[in-house]
Amino acid sequence: MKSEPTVRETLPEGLTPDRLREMYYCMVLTRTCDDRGFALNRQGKIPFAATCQGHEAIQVAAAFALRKGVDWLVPYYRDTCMALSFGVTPREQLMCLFARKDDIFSSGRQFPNHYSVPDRHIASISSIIAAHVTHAVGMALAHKMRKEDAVVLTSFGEGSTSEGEWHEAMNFAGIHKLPVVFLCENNEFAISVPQKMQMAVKNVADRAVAYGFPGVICDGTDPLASYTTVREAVERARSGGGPTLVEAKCYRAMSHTSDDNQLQYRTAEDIEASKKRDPVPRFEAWLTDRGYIDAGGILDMKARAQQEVDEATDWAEHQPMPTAEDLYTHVYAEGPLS
Ligand SMILES: Cc1ncc(C[n+]2csc(CCOP(=O)(O)OP(=O)(O)O)c2C)c(N)n1
Repeated sequence: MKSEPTVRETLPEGLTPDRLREMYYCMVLTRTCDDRGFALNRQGKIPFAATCQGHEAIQVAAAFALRKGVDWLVPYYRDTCMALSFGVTPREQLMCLFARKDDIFSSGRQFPNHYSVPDRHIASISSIIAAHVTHAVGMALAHKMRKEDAVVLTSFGEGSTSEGEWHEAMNFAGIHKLPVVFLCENNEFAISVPQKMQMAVKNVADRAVAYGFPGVICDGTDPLASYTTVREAVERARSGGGPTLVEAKCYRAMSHTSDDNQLQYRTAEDIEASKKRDPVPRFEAWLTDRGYIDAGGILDMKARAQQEVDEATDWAEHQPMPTAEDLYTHVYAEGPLS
């Protein structure tokens, strides 16, 4: 694996050749986990899987634009790559998919991908779409009141921006100039509902003007463009400039979840066409062209990701299931009332 680029260029602040390769590895690891989730579901081994294929670039970029251990993530259920890039391990990911007793997010009781990892600054998320956006704004208010240097980044799909709670959160954050970044991962569909049936504006970013802060658009399938855009928003929030709404244009390569069949509302041609924007080979080509990685390095990373995910799958599958006694774990401080 080469470390010196053949094409000299200035990397965005905060990125180095090593970090670029780390970002690429997170994307490959996520793709491997994602494929494994759907395979396990089809084998009848796990009840449910949600994909992030098509979203990897913006997700890895967002995680890398934050300061680990200082800033907080309030993600949504499609953010596997963001979570893995922010410190969630493949074992933890597989434990939640298998819904095992020692799943750290919810002891196996939540939907998969409902991350809750306080020690890595990932806040618990809600299944009620956009509800977590108000939580993120509350966290940002707390940081501001305590005069802390931390930024909160919260993410959601474009469909979630039709929810009243989303608008309330945006409004409050704008009034109080809170250190929060709103990240919309616009994949053009909310399950089966296309964007044009969710809003009469062309871009989600256009909505920010109503709340008094900037709305910016980036190509969410390009890790570098996404990183630059999110980082600017993060620095703006950190320096007291208030919120930014970032709209990352990406796509959803697969069905909404393992319970959905997108062929009922999209044509096969449309789905195939969107896959031409696949962020993983795109970033691979970008890195290779500039000499940040070579073919051997790519093969090594793919083999390492496969081994990590295989090991995590075998391990998680053999962990104990929750029992009846676990029903109240994390529900009451001291167990159920008798
Ligand atoms: C308040 C509420 N309404 C409906 C649902 C059911 N639901 C779950 S995901 C989803 C689609 C959300 O779409 P979007 O915000 O665009 O995110 P995407 O899944 O496309 O990434 C819906 C309607 C829900 N969870 N909460």
